[in-house]
Amino acid sequence: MGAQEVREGFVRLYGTEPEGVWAAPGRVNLIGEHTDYNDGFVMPFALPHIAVAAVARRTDGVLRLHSADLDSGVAELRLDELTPESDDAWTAYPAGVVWALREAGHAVTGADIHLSSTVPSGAGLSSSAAIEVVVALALNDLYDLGLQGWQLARLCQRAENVYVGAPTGIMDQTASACCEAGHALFLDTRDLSQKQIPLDLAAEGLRLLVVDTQVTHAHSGGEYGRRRAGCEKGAALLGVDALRDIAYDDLDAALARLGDEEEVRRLVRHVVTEDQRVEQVVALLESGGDTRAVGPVLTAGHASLRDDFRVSCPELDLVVDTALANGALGARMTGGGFGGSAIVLAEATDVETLTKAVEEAFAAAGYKAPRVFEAVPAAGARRLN
Ligand code: GAF
Repeated sequence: MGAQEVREGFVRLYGTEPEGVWAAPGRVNLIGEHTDYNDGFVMPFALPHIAVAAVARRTDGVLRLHSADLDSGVAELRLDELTPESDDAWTAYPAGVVWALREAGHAVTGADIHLSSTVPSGAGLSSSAAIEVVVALALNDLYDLGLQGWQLARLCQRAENVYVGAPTGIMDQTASACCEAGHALFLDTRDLSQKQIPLDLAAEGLRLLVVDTQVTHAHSGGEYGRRRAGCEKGAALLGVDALRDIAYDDLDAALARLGDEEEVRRLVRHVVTEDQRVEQVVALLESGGDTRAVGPVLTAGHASLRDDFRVSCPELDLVVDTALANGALGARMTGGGFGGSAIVLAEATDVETLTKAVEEAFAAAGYKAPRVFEAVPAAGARRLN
């Protein structure tokens, strides 16, 4: 839905013009999975799919929320009654952002918000981060808070961790807030230092496909939290602040020190090798060499997520295996896992065959048809009008 349509929807709902319309994108992560809550490295880029919000301020301590995508009416909340983990509907994401802004001392006195999003939900493409970031950016502008992208991302993460109650890292919100068109974002999640890495796959005759398995996932479910707790246990056993502090060259020695903690050992091995893979991909892309060399690194990342971190699922594995068997240069699940999407790096000339092969494999396995689309790095959060 375009900015004008969302603006008109706002007028129909609330009877006045909004003060502006903002957008924030979903993301895919090229490499660096389950590293962000270990202070590690990630490399997402923004999708053209966006959450759009038309917003106007209020002065009476009321927050009104509406989504054009859902068959529900306007939710009306009082700011002084916003309570963490009190809401299990979609409204928890925008309300959580308002709660986090106020908790941080920002004088937000109310808002009317009308939202619409083209980011597929439950597909591992950060639909919730897009909603959080678009609301944060709109309120930042309207209330003249002067916060930068990374600061908005931190507040949105707090909204998600504390208000929604999902123990996620900082990658998705930072990707949505800070990505730039034509670039992947190399992000150090320890200090949020960033580097924009140019990524023009088409110039090299390449494509990056996103394959949404249509198996929905939920981060507040226990598996994500269990992985996170296991990583924290690993860091504690190894005497470091976070697994990011284990150097790749010291990995074998660190694993040996974990005694009979087999599960923790697998988690540690994934995180340390995944950080190394991010650095490898950055080096490959910055060297100006052939981007095809990134393919095997992506595939190695998938094997590690499947076998060591154990967050893949049969549908994601089928995408990866089928893509590789049909000429893909590399493929991996992207995002938190347990469903959601995979990415496939391929020659432009192989896209049709590959897509057909994946669709046929899904049909043969009796799975719901996947959604396949090409991803080109798009712009981060911005004001539309
Ligand atoms: C989800 C989380 F929200 C991110 O913070 C990140 O941990 C990702 O899973 C896995 O890399 O998208």
